[in-house]
Amino acid sequence: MHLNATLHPCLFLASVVSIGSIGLAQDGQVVMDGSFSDWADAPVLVEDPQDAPGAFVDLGTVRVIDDQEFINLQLGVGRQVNAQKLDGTIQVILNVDGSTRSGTTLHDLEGADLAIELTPQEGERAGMGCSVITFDRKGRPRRRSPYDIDMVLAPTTASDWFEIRFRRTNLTDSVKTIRPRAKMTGRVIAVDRNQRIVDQTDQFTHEVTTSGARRRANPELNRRDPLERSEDADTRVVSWNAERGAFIENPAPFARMLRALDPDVIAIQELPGDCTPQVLESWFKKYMGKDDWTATVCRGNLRTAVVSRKPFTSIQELADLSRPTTRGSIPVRCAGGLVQTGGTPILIASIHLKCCGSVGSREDEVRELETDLIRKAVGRLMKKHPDASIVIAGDFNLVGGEHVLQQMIHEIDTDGSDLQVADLYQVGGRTNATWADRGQPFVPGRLDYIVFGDDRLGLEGGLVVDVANMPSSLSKKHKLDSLRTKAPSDHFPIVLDLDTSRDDPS
Ligand SMILES: [Ca+2]
Ligand SMILES: [Ca+2]
Ligand SMILES: [Ca+2]
Ligand SMILES: [Ca+2]
Repeated sequence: MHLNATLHPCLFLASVVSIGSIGLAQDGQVVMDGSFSDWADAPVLVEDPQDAPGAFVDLGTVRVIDDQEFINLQLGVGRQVNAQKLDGTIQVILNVDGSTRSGTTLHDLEGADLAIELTPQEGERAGMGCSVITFDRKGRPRRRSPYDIDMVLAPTTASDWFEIRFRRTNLTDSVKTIRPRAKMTGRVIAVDRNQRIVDQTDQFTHEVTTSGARRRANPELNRRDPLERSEDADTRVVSWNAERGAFIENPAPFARMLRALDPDVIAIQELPGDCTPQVLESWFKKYMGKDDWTATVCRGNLRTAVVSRKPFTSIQELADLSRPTTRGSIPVRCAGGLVQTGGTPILIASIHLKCCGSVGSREDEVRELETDLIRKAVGRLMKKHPDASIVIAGDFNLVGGEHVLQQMIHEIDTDGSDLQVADLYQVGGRTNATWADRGQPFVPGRLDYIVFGDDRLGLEGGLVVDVANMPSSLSKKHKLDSLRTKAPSDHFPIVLDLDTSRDDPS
């Protein structure tokens, strides 16, 4: 699909939303979402052959698109891998300004100013994440956080294609900005854990076409406030992983955000082990005022919860789910119940799947097992509530295979079809990352999801709320400015607006 400037960045039309791409960003802008239709018109800069059998990747096609803010790069790697958990390292080496007077010579590429390492194999965090090395005017290296250059990579799940972006300004002391007509050159190298080169592309050249002007305000943002509830939505669902108990320990910024978002139903993850429904109900009474809130919480040390201001009945069966292990059974982090919306009731589950690992890892197997238990429980419960629909929200921790998501949604909608995965983007539509933490070796990524039954529920809108990346006029308007520099959690809240009383149920 072509990027469509007429759609609001955060407005979704139910008929066109699907897994995959949707036009959200301004025309011609690449979106970091792991969907690659935005690359369709970009020329191939280099096409490395299939020549690395047995290696951890087999480098293929490279494309580059520049825009006013970012340099975007697409890379084919020939295997289904997680880019931040490789059995080796992919090095993207760029002479970003095309000048050999700045930078150093790396793998025969003269004037290299920047090396991006996917899964560096050195240092205390060897074997995971991303790292960036810049080379100054004199060619001296400096290892930096990928957050210093606003780097984003997608998808977070395993893939044979990736898209990567970085900011085009203030890269090094000599590269303050990448100018139009600069002839950027680069190479991509794959080295195994023994530092042996197992594949490499030829040198490629990309002539920069756009000017590195200051970020233009997206005109769509003036037309409609992306935080405001969509007109036809009667139920707003928010899901938020509230970093290891912070929701209770440091309530003020969470309350500030929730007041701005004004949700009806909240799925929370990572509540402390002593959190009860009563604790949450008083929390919401104190900070969210006026309404009566009802909560349900699961067991364990890191609890998930659902809190609702619409009539809500907790369903114990969801909180009782556990998976067998050799050391006894372990609770599945899942809590939920039935929300009376006024229209179609919603069976909602707030879930938190096993973290970490990569595709095919033990952690991925645990995620599969948890998903199987949750999906089957939801299926059983829907037999008891045949008038309802389904929302499953939370931290899916999809740092392995995307198949876990497909497994969760598989054929459990009320018409026997799959649930729909809500494609939620940050304001401006440039990324769908729901997590960022510059103290971690990983670049921002998509860990949080909301899936729902689109047979009966109409999708009216939604977004990922990363305050630091929204226009300051917007954060000011919603009294969220204090969250710009210090987010209360490493996850961003994700928002879904639903119409539960559609006139035209399909
Ligand atoms: Ca994309
Ligand atoms: Ca190759
Ligand atoms: Ca250079
Ligand atoms: Ca469906």
